[in-house]
Amino acid sequence: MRSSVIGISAAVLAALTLAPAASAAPEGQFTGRDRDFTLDTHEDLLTRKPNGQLAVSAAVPVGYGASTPINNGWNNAHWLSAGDISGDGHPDVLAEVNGIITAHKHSGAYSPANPFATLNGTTQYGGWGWNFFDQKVLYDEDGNGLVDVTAREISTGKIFTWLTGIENGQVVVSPAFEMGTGWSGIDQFDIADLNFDGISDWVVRQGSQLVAYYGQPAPAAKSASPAPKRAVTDAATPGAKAAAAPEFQILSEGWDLANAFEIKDVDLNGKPDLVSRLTANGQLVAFLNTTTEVGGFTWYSGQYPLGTTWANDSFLT
Ligand SMILES: [Ca+2]
Ligand SMILES: [Ca+2]
Ligand SMILES: [Ca+2]
Ligand SMILES: [Ca+2]
Repeated sequence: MRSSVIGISAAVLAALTLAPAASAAPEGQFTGRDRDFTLDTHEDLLTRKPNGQLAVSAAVPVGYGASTPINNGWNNAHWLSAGDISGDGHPDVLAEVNGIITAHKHSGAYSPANPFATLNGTTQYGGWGWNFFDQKVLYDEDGNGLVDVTAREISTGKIFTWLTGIENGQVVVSPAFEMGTGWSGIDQFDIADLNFDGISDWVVRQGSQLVAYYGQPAPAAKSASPAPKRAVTDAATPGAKAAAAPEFQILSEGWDLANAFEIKDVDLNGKPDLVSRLTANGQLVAFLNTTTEVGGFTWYSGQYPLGTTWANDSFLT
């Protein structure tokens, strides 16, 4: 499927757009996380600038506006992302430094005149040792409204999920649930329920392909205790434990030309879109979800350019 076109063109880094002639209407909305820092109900783009500033780019139709710094001194973070872990419905910023994750809480207010007041207060998330894991993603795996951490153990290639809860006003983190094996070969990872069946889907880069592994339902819970809704997924035999959604789908070829990947609702229509950044020119591009088969496959447009504002940023989220 690789195009012979040289250079950056829609034909090279291209989502596959073989949408079926007819499909079911989507019945869900983009759920599982919320990165609306500006409190207008639209999820924004959070990045780290080259000078170490944390910056918010507010969602605009279609794309993201200028970077507004909201905090200084994030140079030493080995990872950062955002989601609500405190239960107030506003996105907190989680950052890992030397194996410790600290949550920087959203204050509950946002003012363009005083953006440095957006974050207010910190709390440690879980224990130590987060440096033994990479490909960390925030997504609400049990549907309790708080984002959970899913990450790959570097030494084994296994993927684990830790559920976030609140007890007596304190953030608590569950023991790890093993969610998958054989994932050493991926180098980009994000999670969303692409096909609106209530089960999280993993989207990974494997070589030059972007591939969706549609989540299968977990076996009936053995107890009333909270657990992820998603069954364990073996990279070699995806979906072998159940046969609800499709096992996997190659979403795009040519993804080796991208140096960043995120799932975001870029056009604010409630459907998750694919976002990447072209290594060659720093252009952020979106592949807009055009068709969702509920519980089935998903289909995307060609490249939609979003600009070079974030060409040198890290941890786009
Ligand atoms: Ca917003
Ligand atoms: Ca959760
Ligand atoms: Ca799904
Ligand atoms: Ca969308």
